[in-house]
Amino acid sequence: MKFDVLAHDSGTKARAGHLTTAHGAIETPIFMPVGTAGTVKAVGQRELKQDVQAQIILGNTYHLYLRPGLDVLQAAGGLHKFNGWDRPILTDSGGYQVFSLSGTRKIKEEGVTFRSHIDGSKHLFSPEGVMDIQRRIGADIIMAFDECTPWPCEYDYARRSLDMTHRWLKRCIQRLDSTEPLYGYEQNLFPIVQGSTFKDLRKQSAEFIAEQGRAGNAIGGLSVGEPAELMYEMTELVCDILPKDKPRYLMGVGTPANILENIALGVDMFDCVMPTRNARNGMLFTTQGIINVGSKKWADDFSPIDEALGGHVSTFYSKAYLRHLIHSKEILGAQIASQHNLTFYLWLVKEARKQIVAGTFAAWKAVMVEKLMRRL
Ligand code: PRF
Repeated sequence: MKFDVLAHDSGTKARAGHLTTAHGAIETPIFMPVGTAGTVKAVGQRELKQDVQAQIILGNTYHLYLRPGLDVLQAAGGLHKFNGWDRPILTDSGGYQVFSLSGTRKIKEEGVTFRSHIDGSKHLFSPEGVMDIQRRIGADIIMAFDECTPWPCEYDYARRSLDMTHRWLKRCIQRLDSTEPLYGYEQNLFPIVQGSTFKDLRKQSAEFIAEQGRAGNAIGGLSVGEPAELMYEMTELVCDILPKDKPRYLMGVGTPANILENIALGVDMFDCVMPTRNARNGMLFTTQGIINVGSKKWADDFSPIDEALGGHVSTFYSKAYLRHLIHSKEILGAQIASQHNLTFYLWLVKEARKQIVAGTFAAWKAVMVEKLMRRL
């Protein structure tokens, strides 16, 4: 995997880069649509490529391990072959999903035991096991096994959790470096910085993660309920320590404003369920601001969803029609809204990249944050 920083913005710490993987290149900053169960909900692979112009998608170890299971994925020749997505894939390690989804779970040094949210069966995720699982899924970028602390969190808990996450990382590295990829292309491990919102812990973690010298690095444990200003403070502190010549991935972030603010602090990669999840509830991100398409206000607005954005669904379907579909819980409503929101998110990062290259990112961001977050 190769990462080149091609341009630095003059007014902020934003950068424009080029990341090369075995399944093709990614232009950064980038937003990665979330495809939890091997599918970006309600959006097909062809639309993701041609219309949304997604460059990389996410999968989740936790979900894919439980269903369809690793035997099926391996028999298919890995997730790319299974779902037909031939561009890069990143898989999250399951650490975060185990905490947020499974009912009973127990965290120990060995790993996390949990019950499946599907059938209640009992499982153990360990750092070694999660590396083996991600080998079998076959993602281009695989994430270390970590504990994402809740917020707020006691200092002592955050410190002990961080130490364990670091020990888990060493075990992940050991396992990954002593095993071979199963499908003939390289897989790169991204370690994850934790440390809640404690500056000294974040600094310690960022230094430890930087020392590991992996192909890219991630920032976890943010966007878990803390005020945005605190998130930005942590991102800036961590980005200033992480290597400049490696991509930085901020996990699970965020709103359009969060993304632009974090790009300004030096983040290169983002993922979030927001564009797809909120789409299914009728919340649309547009170039003019946020639309709650369920509102009566749009009942007879026959103008396109977002003329200025361009793209098929955003210019072909009207707000009134989409409102009707969402109200009626029609499947097409989820499809149109999800495709639109993802098209918007990919447009946003592409536009940000152009502004970075032109050296005009700071001024553009100030205008956009205000514009994109207003409620229409
Ligand atoms: N760790 C992992 N995945 C994540 C997070 C984390 O801290 C977050 C936090 N926003 C989202 N996804 N492994």
